[in-house]
Amino acid sequence: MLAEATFERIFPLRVLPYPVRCRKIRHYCSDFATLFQISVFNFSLHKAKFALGMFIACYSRGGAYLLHKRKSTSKYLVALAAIALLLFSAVPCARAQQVTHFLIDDFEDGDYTTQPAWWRFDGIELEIHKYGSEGKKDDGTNRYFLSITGKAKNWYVGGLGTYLARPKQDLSVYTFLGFDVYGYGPESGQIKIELIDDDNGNWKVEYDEEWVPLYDDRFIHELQVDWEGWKHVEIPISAFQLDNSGKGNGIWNPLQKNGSGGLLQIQLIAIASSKIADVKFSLDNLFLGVDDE
Ligand SMILES: [Ca+2]
Ligand SMILES: [Ca+2]
Ligand SMILES: [Ca+2]
Repeated sequence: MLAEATFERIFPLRVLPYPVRCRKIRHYCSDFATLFQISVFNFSLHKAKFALGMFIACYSRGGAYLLHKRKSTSKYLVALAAIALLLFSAVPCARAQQVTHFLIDDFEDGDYTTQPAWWRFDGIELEIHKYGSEGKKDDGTNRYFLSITGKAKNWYVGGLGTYLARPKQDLSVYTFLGFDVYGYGPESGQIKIELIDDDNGNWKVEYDEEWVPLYDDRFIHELQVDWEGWKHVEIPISAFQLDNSGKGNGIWNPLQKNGSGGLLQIQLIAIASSKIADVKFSLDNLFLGVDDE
């Protein structure tokens, strides 16, 4: 039961029948091998520990099943078989790469109101533009970007956001937020980026009258856009700071566990360079990524 609990903790969305079938064991070991490969390539101690946990769970479960079916089977043989499976399992690299990139939006459908739908609030104006007018040329695959403009009232302009959570989606593996920003020089403005994780397990964000989340954590990072042209930006998740202490559980835990929707949404708030200045910048290729280390 301990092994089953461990599996369910690692794969909370999977139904794990007991006793487990051999093909299931291979499947779990394959999952472990995938994680192990990612860990090796990323040299991440944290992920290596995670992969080790997977191995222990796999071994325990496989051993329990084989001992159940044939009492003379040594658990050591099961361990050796699991290690061999781990070392020689042919896991497609493409599968390992699936968790290294989660595209939020590249605006290539030419529409910011769907897939995903971005909401807009206060003094911000959004427009889809075609490459050619601002720096990059249309290369046939990356054709559109999002233009953001607005006029400040006491520094604040407005913002946009989109809902990220989907069933059976684990965004907790990603370690940075990446995107391309087109700046118009030192007066372009500032982007306050907000990420909200679901701490009360309802897949929603409830706000107070000041638009502060009541029960979920909001993490923020402020980016000054003071350059001219396109620039690729990557912000580590660790650079985001909790800004509504005492509302959620106070920790970055965007895992879909215990009813939580995980990472629920991202919002980008535009702040002007002076009390009444205009803001103007453009965005493209927003994604969540995994660091190489
Ligand atoms: Ca694009
Ligand atoms: Ca919530
Ligand atoms: Ca939290």
